[in-house]
Amino acid sequence: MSVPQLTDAECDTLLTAHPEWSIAREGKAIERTFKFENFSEAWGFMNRVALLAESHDHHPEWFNVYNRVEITLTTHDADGLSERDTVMAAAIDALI
Ligand code: H2B
Repeated sequence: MSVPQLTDAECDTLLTAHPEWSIAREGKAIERTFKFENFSEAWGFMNRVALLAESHDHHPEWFNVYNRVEITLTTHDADGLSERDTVMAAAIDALI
């Protein structure tokens, strides 16, 4: 584990600042579901998230069916949540 995990207080702050995200995987991840008008809109969003992921070197786990995109953020290098997930959640929310 080369990256420090978020403390419980930092986790609370994350969820307060980004209430559409919820805790998953017993506290080791956060997830949010996005819905769009159609597949084209969903895919455009995924493209923008992909560019963010590359620039932050922090990549989502995600699932797409037609207009729905489910994103899970976790930090493998921390075996849980880290500041990197907070930064990515904020950056993704800013796209919407
Ligand atoms: N993405 C996520 N979600 N977690 C990581 O720990 C992570 C990553 N680590 N993207 C980075 C890349 C690392 O594996 C590479 C080798 O830089």
